[in-house]
Amino acid sequence: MEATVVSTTPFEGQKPGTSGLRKKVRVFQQPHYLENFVQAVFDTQTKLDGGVLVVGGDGRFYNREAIQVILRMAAANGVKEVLVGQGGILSTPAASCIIRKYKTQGGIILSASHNPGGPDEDFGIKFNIDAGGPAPESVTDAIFERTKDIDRYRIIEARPVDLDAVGECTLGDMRVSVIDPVADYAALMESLFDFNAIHQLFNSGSFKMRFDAMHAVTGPYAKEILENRLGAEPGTVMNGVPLEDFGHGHPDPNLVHAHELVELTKGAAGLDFGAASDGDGDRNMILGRDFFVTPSDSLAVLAANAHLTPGYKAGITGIARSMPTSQAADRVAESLGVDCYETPTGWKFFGNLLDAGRITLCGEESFGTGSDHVREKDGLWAVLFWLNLLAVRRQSVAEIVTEHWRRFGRNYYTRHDYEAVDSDAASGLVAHLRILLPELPGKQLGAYRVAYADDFSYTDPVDGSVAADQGIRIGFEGGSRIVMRLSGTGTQGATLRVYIEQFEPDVAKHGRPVQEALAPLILIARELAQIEARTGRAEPDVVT
Ligand code: VG1
Ligand code: CO
Repeated sequence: MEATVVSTTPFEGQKPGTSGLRKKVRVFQQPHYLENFVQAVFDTQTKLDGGVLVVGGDGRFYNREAIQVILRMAAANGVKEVLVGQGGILSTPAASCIIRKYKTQGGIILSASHNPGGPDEDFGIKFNIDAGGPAPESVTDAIFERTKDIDRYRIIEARPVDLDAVGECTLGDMRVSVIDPVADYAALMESLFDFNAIHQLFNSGSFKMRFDAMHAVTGPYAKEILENRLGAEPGTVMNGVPLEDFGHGHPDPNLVHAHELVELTKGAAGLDFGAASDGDGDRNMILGRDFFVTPSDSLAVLAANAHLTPGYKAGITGIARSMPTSQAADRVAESLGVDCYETPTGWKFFGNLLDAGRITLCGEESFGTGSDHVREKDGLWAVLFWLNLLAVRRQSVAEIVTEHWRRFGRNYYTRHDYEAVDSDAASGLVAHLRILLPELPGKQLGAYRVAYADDFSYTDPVDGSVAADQGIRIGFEGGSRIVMRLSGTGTQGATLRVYIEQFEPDVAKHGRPVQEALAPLILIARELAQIEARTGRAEPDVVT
């Protein structure tokens, strides 16, 4: 079939951010907008010509329309076969799993992750490379450069592919295989964790849990794995039907947006275990009865206990955490005698370390945890890891974490987000901090003395690539830190993220409310950055 060559002109601002190109749906719906970006992928990723491509998304509004366009463009650009999830569904970790398992040349994932969905909300697209992970900056930069001078794209005319039935068809000269989105992923999970032990825990009669899929992509995955394979009682998965607008919700698994689940964990009759995942299934939140596990602590606990699970019984080779993530994992790495790496925000920076075998586990403070089993963070994987630990250690979530603090000390940690602030005000704030940086080391701020202050720059130890300006770090003697950076996933104005951390070795002081323990540092951060004066905001929008 002949491909049609359509003339087009570039759109401004098609630069992928922390995790792909994210914009309002209306922006993506403009004629040629999606097509330009997709053609830039085909023009720069030449292995796709004659290769196999994985395509799927989190089921949000515009997912199906976008997939039909991508399929017709893939056929016009010489792709041999596309593997697409049934119903257009593939969680981000499942897409990574499938790219790796079938050794395809890459994948296109349609998601704006934790951002809301619907005609007036967000959409997103990203390209994952053949190793299964998000494209590194060298690739996203090349795609972006191409979007700046694109003048035509290729597409074939064809009827829409039926995405709802598993099976094969052809589109022009290309094969389209509509695959079960869950099966390969579920099999991988079964190979990593002790399903018998978890099954017994569920059948013990004394363990109550809920998994909140937040009407996003993990519903079918969680139902198959938790209810069908592991025998959790029906109804364990709540909000399990993926909806285009996530039921008007904000599919972000944190204490604010997953409050329905949080309520169920409270009080003497509360759940033993609560967990949630985000829009595209790569984030996780872990709760015990009356207990919230910070993602930074979760990474440290998983690392310290990895040997108790079948998939990691041989131990771990190293750990990486994103720069703003607390240093709790560093202490575990030290005690295990393995390396710990500090990377910029975004999962793409873990890819080389995982590929080189330098690390086994990695995580971010933003509810992301993962390992070398795929090249994305993985929400359900983290949940199963925790369930495996609970089944083996026969302790509660709270007991496991407080015992961890007793052994390693506690890193009090919080993140304050100021959302949709004026972009100029936000960049002014960062510029102001950059000017302050050189004077800070050695200075006394309240009870804290500054040990170092910089704008984080990362040199990848595997390929030597450098990522500069990755966030303001102010480190104090004793290990406390203030970190500030602007979000690279928002679609409206700027979002300022302020991360606060304080190490507490004294067990007697481990039971304090987090915001209270961190209050002095929070105040220092606000004053130093002149947050209220510059943004007009006295308080953050979201505290996690
Ligand atoms: C946020 C998080 C970051 C995460 C990214 C993608 O980025 O802070 O840790 O990797 O989202 O997560 P930013 O630039 O807004 O701070 V997801 O679940 O959107 O793929
Ligand atoms: Co996500």
